[in-house]
Amino acid sequence: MIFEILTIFPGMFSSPLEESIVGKARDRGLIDVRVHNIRDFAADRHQMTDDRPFGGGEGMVMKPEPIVKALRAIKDCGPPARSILLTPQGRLFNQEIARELSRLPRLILICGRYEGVDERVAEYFTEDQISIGDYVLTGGELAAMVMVDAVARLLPGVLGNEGSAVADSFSEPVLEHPQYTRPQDFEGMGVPAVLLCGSHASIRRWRRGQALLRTRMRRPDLFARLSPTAEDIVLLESARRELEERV
Ligand code: 6GU
Repeated sequence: MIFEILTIFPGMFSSPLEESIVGKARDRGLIDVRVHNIRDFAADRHQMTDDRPFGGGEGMVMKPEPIVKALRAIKDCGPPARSILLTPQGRLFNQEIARELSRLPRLILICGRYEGVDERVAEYFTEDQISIGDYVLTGGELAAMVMVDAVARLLPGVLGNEGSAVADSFSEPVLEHPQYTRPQDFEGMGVPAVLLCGSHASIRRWRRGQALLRTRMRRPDLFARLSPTAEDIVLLESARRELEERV
């Protein structure tokens, strides 16, 4: 899968997309991330990419010409691409959108600065607009990195263990159960005895109860979307009782 990123800050993308799983996926040719500097497509002598807003007001607006010139140059070389503007005005990014995008051969991610991009770019030159959450960033660059990470890990071969992207939080809208590793005693704090008992069935049931309880306590919005089985209700109740006994 190919990610084309249009930005006025190409340097921001170097280390975050060169390390770890995304970096390895690039090295192995599973994904290709191409970062393009919008400034290179600015025609005037000063390579201006923004200008004052018509109608007045604070801040600067990104000019349409350099972005559209970059889009035209990129669109023509490679497989079909969806052009996405990253903006707080976009639809809210989530796991379902990540899955949808992971089925496409190529994405063009346009990083706007927070004051905005000329509306004609959004209206006539992009197919989609995405926000990564209800808070304001200084630009779309971090949002683009979040999207590349979330989409890349869904592609075949990117995670070593194929099952894990499927089993994650939000495939079913349930939070993950707590995890523990060695040492068994860390500064006087132990680990739940059930995890040491060796019974896979007991461990599975305990984890499911913990996952459900966590979801109900921390994310009632997700919990409301669940349809718990009869067993789920039993496991949830015993997780709740276990917590009650601890306090
Ligand atoms: Cl995509 N851009 C900016 N500037 N702020 C955001 C965002 C995007 N998503 C959430 N906040």
